Amino acid sequence: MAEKRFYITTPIYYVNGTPHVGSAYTTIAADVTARFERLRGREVFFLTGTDENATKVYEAAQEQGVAPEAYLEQLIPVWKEAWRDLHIGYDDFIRTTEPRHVEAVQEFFRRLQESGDIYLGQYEGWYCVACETFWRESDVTDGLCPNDWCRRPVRKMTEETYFFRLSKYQDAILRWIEAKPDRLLPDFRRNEVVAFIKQGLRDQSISRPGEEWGIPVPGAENQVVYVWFDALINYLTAAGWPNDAETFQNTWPADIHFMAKDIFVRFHCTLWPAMLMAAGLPLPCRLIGHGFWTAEGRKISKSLGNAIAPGDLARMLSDASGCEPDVAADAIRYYLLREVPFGQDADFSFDGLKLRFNTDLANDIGNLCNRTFSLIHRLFGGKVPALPGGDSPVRDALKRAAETMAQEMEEQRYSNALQALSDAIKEVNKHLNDRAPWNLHKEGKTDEAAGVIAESLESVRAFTILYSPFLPVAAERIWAQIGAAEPLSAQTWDRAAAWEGLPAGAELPQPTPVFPRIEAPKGQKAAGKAPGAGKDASKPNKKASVPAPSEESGKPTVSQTEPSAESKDESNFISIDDFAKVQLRTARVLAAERVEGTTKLLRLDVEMGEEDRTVLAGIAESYAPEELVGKTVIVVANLEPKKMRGVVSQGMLLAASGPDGPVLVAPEKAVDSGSEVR
Ligand code: ME8
Repeated sequence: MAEKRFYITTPIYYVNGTPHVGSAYTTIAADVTARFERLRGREVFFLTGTDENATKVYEAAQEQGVAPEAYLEQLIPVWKEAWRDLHIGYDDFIRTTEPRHVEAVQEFFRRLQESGDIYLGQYEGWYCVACETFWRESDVTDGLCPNDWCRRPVRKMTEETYFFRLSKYQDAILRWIEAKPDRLLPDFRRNEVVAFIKQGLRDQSISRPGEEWGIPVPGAENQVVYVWFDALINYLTAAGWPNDAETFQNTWPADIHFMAKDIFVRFHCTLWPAMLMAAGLPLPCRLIGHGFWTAEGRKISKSLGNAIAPGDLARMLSDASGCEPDVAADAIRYYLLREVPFGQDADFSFDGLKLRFNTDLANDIGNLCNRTFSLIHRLFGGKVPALPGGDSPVRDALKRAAETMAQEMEEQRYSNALQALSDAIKEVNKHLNDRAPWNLHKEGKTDEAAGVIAESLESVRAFTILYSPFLPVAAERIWAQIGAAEPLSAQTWDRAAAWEGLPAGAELPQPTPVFPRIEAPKGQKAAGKAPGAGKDASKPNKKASVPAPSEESGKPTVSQTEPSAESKDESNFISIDDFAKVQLRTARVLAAERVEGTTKLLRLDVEMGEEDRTVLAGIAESYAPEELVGKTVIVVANLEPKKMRGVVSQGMLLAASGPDGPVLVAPEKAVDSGSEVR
């Protein structure tokens, strides 16, 4: 029998609008995982699709004055096109109006009816069409849907409907969760599931009488199957259930069901396992419920009218940077998965996207490519230098990065996985700076120079493979420039850190930057860090004089001015105008480390709106560097830069004098970094 396929699913989306950043997020995460697993040699079955039998789909069609079928025919191509433009490589796209699914749902219903898990009863309670959710009398206190992201009016229902004996499975579901906790991720969301189930499960109404749209209940043609009972079964339908036993054997159970928190607790972690138990089918291996993308604090959603189309974003990013639209789409994939830990909410901002583009893509991988390719052209006539064997810090960095990345990817910690790659790139850039092959070459040490550059090129080969699940098109563009004999599609995960080198002597094409840096319009700050590499490259470009990017530009120089002597006022008071001169702004700590040779000083790399800065603070005795990362602090932003211990500090942190040392001052609620403090 064939080996079981690695089965990955996204939710099937309601077709009552077009795709947006939120639906794209889940689909991209699933696609990245599918590509990662394929790279590791697994056969993957990646399913996405659309949930079409919902009342809200029917009502959206009515609003447009068209039949639901016609409405769907207009919209389905829009969904498929959006996924194509985001480089989503699904294996199957299921639509719940397809006959294969209608048959599966009716068969499932029949089987549970036969086993006694479905019975006819009287439903009295509320229904929210937006969430397609039944609420009990006591859940609704003000006529509005209790989901905090919804709060739309609910409808009163008194109907004779079919019920599923959900209550019967309460203990079995809890046991299933407890037996292997990492089935439900992230942890804090698993706790919500357990708390929800422990409140007590009631049998679930699973049909709606008198509805014109939906899958008819077998043997009761005046009723349609409740859309959630229908929708969840899509995961079985696409795996071949009930007719194709061989495919089903090789596919089911799902390895990962992806979704956001809205449909995690009640539907996927409660109703779904109970349905599968009732049908005697194996349960999914993992369910993961990520956070919401919000716009100005509100969940991005089709019906709230705050949806941002990924295609529009890609066009805007491509216009701003000059990169290819397909590379811009990759950058969106990257941004969404890099910006926040997978379980948490985040506010979407185009500025944030541009910042990531500059800091991570243009500065990290982009700059490493540019430096390496141009060195090969300038010093070695464009011919690939031979890779030396033996130990190398670059080789170690690649090995570590691949290992860390694999561990993080196994638990869907995409942001950490990408962080591991950025860290390794910084190490490689630093190695390049330290060894300065341009100087070695000048001194006539040509072989040594060639070896250093070959290591750098080898790292580009490895990074391209490692990034490829996130940046499939950009990786192809880089791959085309490294002189590889085989296509990127023939690579496997293991080969990334294999230190196998590229064919020596191969001629490289003229380099084409894949991630051109976004330059700010004159008079404004550019997004992200200065071009360059290594830690020092993260100096701001505000007043700093940054050398033009070149392969030697690992360390931009910062113009330095010693602070002028403070002019002391005679009185203890300052005027409001004096105070107004002090610019205070919030900043987010990106990285923190001790300054060597001091006991008090920490070096913090902070993000202040569109600008990154380095700030030294005398707080090392009160704070460990790790606890500061991610914190929001307040910075005196217009203090003259000051050089201490070889580092230029570009601001000062505000801290209160606590009994045991300084206590950092922070805003009382979350605010954007770079916000003014007055
Ligand atoms: O719930 N942030 O469909 P749906 C993050 N048909 N993710 C978001 C998001 C946001 N702002 N908005 C949507 C349904 N999503 C059912 C699913 S499955 C058997 C049936 C993503 O169109 C996220 O994955 O409302 C969320 O769970 C899903 O879209 C909801 O999509």
